[in-house]
Amino acid sequence: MVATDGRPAPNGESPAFDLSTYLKERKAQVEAALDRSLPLGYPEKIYEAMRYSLLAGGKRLRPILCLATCELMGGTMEMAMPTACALEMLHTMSLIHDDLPAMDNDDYRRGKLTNHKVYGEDMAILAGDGLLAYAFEYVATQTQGVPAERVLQVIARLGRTVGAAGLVGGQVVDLESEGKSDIQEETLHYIHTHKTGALLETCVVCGGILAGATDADIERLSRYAQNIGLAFQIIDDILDITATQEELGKTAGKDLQAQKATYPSLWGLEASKAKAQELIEEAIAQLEPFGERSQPLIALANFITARTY
Ligand code: GRG
Repeated sequence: MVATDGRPAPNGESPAFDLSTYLKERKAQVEAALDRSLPLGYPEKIYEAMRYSLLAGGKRLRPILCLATCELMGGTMEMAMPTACALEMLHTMSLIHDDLPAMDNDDYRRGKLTNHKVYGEDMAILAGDGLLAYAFEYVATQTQGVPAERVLQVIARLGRTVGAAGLVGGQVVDLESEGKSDIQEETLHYIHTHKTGALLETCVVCGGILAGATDADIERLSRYAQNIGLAFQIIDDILDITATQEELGKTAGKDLQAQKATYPSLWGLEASKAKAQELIEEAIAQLEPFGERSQPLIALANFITARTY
């Protein structure tokens, strides 16, 4: 665990957790593992397209959440790294497909041209498909030091999360809701918990599964993750209005343009910010029994509302 300095704070409490150093270190470890995970092969074009988006940067929040949870529950970073990489592969493939002209039609992502703008729509679809399949292969073949039944649980959970019960389902309802002015809060909740929340929850839960956490601990971790997942999406909706294209690395103001229902459009900006803060507090409350060791997950929850990109 990284602290601002090694000494105890003057008030006797443990020193503040230095999230920016922690994120920097973890991000570098994840980037290196991702780079190693997918070497170039034949046909080169498809491997290049897959690597282009996988190694394009981003916050790497999903793998970091998985690693942090595994460590919190007594596991090691090595046990969780293949799953952490697979989670980023799945997230990246969902971004590639989301950016396609048939879906959100975006030209920029993570500050770079989108995959289809560089490689063409045909290759972008296949790059997404390639990453989707490889994520499962990678967890199954590369996970070490974890009992096989836990790995099987992780693979099942990943499949459920990205399929029609998760990301795909959320995307379908999102596409069907576009341009409709009468979207109810219930529908918006469905979209966000499936499109965004499901994968964030799975990152945390898989970290717990790999470490052998008890069912009761997994329950707590799930509640933590559901709360940060919804808060993450509320902040995403707010940033779409308040941040610039340079800050976001993608086109800003897309939701208004596409006449999408969002939390700020339903509740207003201030109430949305307050709701996100409330959810983060609720998430942090779930970690109470884990004490001092949950500092990385607490800091990651706070990062979600404080982020500007
Ligand atoms: C998963 C099989 C399968 C198909 C894809 C297109 C689709 C189905 C789902 C859309 C999922 C999607 C793009 C949800 C949005 C999630 C979201 C808020 C992304 C932004 O996450 P950040 O801010 O991005 O963490 P970085 O770039 O930092 O990783």
